[in-house]
Amino acid sequence: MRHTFFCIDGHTAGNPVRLVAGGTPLLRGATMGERRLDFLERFDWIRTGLCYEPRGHSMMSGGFLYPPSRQDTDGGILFIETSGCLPMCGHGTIGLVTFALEHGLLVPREPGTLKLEVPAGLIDISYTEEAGRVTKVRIRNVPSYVAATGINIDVAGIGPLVVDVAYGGNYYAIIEPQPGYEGLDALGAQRILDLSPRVRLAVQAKCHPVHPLDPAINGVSHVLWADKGLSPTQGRNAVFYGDHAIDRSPCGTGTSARLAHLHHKGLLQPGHPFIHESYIHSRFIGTIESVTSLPGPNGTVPAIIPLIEGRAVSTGFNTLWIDPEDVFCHGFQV
Ligand code: PYC
Repeated sequence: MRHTFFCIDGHTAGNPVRLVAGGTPLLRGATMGERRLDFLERFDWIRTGLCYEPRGHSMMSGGFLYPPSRQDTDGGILFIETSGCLPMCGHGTIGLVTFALEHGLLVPREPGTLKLEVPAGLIDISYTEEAGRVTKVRIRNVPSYVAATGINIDVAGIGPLVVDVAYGGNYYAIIEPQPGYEGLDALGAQRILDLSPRVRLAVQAKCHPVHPLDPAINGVSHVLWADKGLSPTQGRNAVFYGDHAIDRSPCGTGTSARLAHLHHKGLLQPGHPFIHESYIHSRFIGTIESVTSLPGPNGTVPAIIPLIEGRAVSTGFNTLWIDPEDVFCHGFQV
């Protein structure tokens, strides 16, 4: 029997988003965190079928919408991408919310705002619309914080590096320009793709962050290469995720982690918009809304509340099926 999925495809700042609007599996669990674990256990074949080749590719990501599990939210999101089901995805949220609003799949209780549950916690959305198109989405993301600084690694092909780790919905190894790494254009896309898995492994060997409020969120999954030429109002990055992907968008959770990192270094204060550019020069605007704290091993750790603003565009409807008679029905990666 074929399993059919009705999808709305598009992109946020260049990175793909596939909203799976039909064929959504019913999940067990009282929270999106519990539903995520149930999905991974029973339905991961849907993710690999829709994200891996031949129906997807290394950058493919998207998600499903779920009814609210609590009365104070408008709905829940389950993210899918090639590496798994992320606790939070910023470019994914901007795309999924845009396509869902434009097609009447999410009906806000208050026009212009939404409260959504994602596996990493609760997020607030505000958006603007013109002539039936969503023109801007702003996410008030989960508290973001610096988990570790000054991790020394030595990676074949680039040598010694000093790396910090910050959380913005996923944990990021952040590499700033330093001897051996002179910025994104000097490194180039192919070396970013070759080096990042090794950097991630080296950081993972020395640092295993665990979220203070949810131990199911743990471990460094992404690598953020910060470009040279940082100013108090602007920066550029390349975010590596999965096994072969450079985010085409500036990465919403990566930008959140970077805002926490810049604040930790005394380089960015609340209320100052920071334009974050991606590898392909598309943009999000990140702002530290306020400063907060999270429980830590010795009391509390400082954290920030990030605001991330961007735009998504749909590119078409896509009806896909997963047919058990197809030898590649669950997809493959090379
Ligand atoms: O925008 O948060 C994001 C994201 C995570 C992985 C790719 N994009």
